[in-house]
Amino acid sequence: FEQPRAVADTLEGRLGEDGVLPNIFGVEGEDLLTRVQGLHIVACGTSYHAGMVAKYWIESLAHLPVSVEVASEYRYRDVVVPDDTLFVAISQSGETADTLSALRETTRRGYLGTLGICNVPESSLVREADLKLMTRAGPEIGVASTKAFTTQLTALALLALELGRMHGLDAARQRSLVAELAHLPMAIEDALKCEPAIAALAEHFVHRQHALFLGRGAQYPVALEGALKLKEISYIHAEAYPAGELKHGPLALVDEEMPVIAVAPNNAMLDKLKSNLQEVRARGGELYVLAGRDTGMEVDPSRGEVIEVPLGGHFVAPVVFTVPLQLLAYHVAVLRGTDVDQPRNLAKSVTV
Ligand code: F1P
Repeated sequence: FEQPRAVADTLEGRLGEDGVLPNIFGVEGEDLLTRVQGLHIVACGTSYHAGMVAKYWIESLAHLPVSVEVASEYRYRDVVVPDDTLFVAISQSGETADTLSALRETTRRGYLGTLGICNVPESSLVREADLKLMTRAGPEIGVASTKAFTTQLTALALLALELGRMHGLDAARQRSLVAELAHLPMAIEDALKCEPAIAALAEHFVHRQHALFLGRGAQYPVALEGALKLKEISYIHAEAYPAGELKHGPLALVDEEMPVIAVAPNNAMLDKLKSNLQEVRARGGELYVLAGRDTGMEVDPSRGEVIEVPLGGHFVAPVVFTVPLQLLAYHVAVLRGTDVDQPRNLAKSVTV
């Protein structure tokens, strides 16, 4: 519920007047980002999911190639670094050992420069990265990232727009996306109004052992994040797949015991998604759809439900759709009596 404020703080002073972006990285940063020809994004856990969303944004707005990798695997690759590649590390704490060790590796790998996206100004990541973009989420008490994630997405949306501005995004489109982003705190506020519906939905998950999350495009990492939240705080085994992958394996898991949660904004992928969900229905799976407006999604009320989530625009939809998934994990955890703030076996920051 702090997210509208945290996101507004993260946007503060960074959207400029009349949809014209100010230069948020200073003269040196502007020079570096203008030369960027590609990005490698590295992070862990929830921060990694934020990086995955950013890949869709940056590729579509700035037409730059982006690769995203979990920091714990980075050291095992002989990474090929094309000329003028920017290394981006995302970390709420700025102290995650794997993320820092990847950052430190960059000195011998020939990157154009490094950018740290972080919530803690005095952290190692902020000290060591060439460029920094702070998330301004404020202290996050719970172990499971919530406002850290949505503020990371906010910062990454700003980065995507900045890169777009420097790499050919037309001014009218930029202006409309800036307006959408400026409205994001309100859109999150609206999404939080789904809470009663989500709290009721949580009842269906209390006695479950498993759950399957589906999304397409930039909503796939959102589905991953929804599954991670459910795992972390309610200890229900949850998996997320790109909806089109369903028939390549996970469909075998679908029966009346396996609830499926689909993230379905009303976009170009809707028809494809609908046919994926039809496959779930045909196998007797329970289907819960978080849907944008006017999707025409229909679910047999005895086997699931459609919950309408106000989209807030296609660009920011991944941020907005995250909120009901966080609420779902929270309400399921509360009903199951687990410790929402301090889940077993987990630490807020993994520094070794
Ligand atoms: C990464 C992270 C968190 C997660 C947990 C363990 O932390 O995976 O996303 O919620 O607390 O660490 P960070 O690098 O973003 O600080």
